[in-house]
Amino acid sequence: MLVAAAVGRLLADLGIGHVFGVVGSGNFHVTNALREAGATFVAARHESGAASMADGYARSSGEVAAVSVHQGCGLTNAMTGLTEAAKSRTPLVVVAAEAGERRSNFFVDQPGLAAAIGAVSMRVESADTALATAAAAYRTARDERRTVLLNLPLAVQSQPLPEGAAPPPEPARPPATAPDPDGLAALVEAVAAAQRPVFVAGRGARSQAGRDALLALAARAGALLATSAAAKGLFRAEPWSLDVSGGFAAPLTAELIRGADLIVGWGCALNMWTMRHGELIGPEATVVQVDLEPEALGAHRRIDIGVVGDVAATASAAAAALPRPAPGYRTDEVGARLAGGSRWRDVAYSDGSTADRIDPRTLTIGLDDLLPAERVVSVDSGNFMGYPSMFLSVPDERAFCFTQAFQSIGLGLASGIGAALAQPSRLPVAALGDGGALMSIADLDTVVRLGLPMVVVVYNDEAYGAEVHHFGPDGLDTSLTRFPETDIAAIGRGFGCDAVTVRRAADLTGVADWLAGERNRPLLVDAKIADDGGSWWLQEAFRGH
Ligand SMILES: Cc1ncc(C[n+]2csc(CCOP(=O)(O)OP(=O)(O)O)c2C)c(N)n1
Repeated sequence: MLVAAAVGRLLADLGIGHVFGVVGSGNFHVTNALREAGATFVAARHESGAASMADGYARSSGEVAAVSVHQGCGLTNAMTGLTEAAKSRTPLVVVAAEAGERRSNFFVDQPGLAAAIGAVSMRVESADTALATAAAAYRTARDERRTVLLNLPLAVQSQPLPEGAAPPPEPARPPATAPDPDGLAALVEAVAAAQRPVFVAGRGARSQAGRDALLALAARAGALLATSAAAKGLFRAEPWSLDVSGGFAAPLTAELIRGADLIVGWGCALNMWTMRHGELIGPEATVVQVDLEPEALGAHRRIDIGVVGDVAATASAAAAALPRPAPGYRTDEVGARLAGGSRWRDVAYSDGSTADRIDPRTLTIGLDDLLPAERVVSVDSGNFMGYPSMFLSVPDERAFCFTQAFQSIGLGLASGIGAALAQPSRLPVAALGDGGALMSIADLDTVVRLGLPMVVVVYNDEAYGAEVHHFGPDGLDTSLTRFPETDIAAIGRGFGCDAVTVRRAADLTGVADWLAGERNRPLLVDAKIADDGGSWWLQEAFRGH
């Protein structure tokens, strides 16, 4: 067997079940080997789409996914999606062919590209070490939650594997990191002393074990439960859940977090987004952060207590050590206010719809009512993104795919494809701006080809709305960021989607009809949205530039 085939087979044997890519000469053999060994290969139309599909798949399945690209230009095309994945600590193996000769047209410094985006780079240097290197790439992605570039030089790919070559055995898995004892003691003391504790769970808490342990500790401590946007859905069904903290937060959520005397970030950076530049932290609040990685503690803001430890292990240990249960923030008054409606869609608003353009809130509430509760929502970037993120509910954290670590537009459609494949029993919903949609439209072909019953909602303001609202209020000429009307419904039909143009609430019957039908093609919703003057969270975002 040649190295390319052996590496592909090993990656599938180790546990890679889904590979997303664009096949060229350099990654043809390795991709075929992955598929022959049982992995599903999804052909993307653009490598950035392939990267985001893998990212979305890994986030919504909890499994390591792979990306397969041609040498040089295949990898550079994938870079934006890979940067989002690397910054989000998504476990991916990027199988990339590599041109060894500088004079090759395809040559580029691939390890340099990986270093530039915070990905790990490994290279299969020889037939003798090929299996060990491939296994190391997979295990680094899985165990350290890293995006790993596995370079496969063309000259090594075609070498025969030595007789009897075998991958190194699986090393013993280290147990979950127990909390450091001093940090744990300080955490327990702070929780025991708190009258109004709030827990904010982040990406590092996104697991069944994390959720269960936090629910148990919060019940004992009387804590209210919030998440960062990346962990939305984690506490979905809980009566004491505040949903998302930060710029997106609904008014009651923000008020209750600001009223906390203890805020504990669990696997959560407590960054400017999640804490609204610190505005959600009351002047008297004690701030605690629990994270696996020491360097994460206090990286974004001053904290009073830092605990190095796994979220589930730390929360369980804290619950066991807490002297007595306390009602904390879970008072009748707070309970009644939460039960009275704490979501954005419960907040009264004056409908800004016009004769031919729909208010994005009216649109999204209408969709929330129509779409089945079992849905998996992916959201692109732009002014519009608060609406689908906060007005559409999701059943759990695996059903929300939020690719904002690099703040790139154009990732939401492809990450939605990955999330859809990871959660096949749920209706996929991709929410995009017209800018992000048209940037990534090539992979609408993939949605159609895969037969995904996806609802693609385009919040179409015929503009780079975020930029219009950024510069317009200063009286600047924003014509560079505005576009003539585009019939995105017609584009969708051209790709093979069903499509509906929504200008007013009554047009949502087109969505209802599609939902009642066979759903054998995706549905493209070209929603002509009314000008919102800049969404509520956008002013917050501009402060971070
Ligand atoms: C790849 C990339 N290019 C440019 C930007 C700058 N940018 C941020 S939001 C935005 C406009 C997005 O427009 P659209 O997708 O239509 O959403 P809207 O803001 O109109 O809701 C742009 C160009 C970016 N974030 N990412």
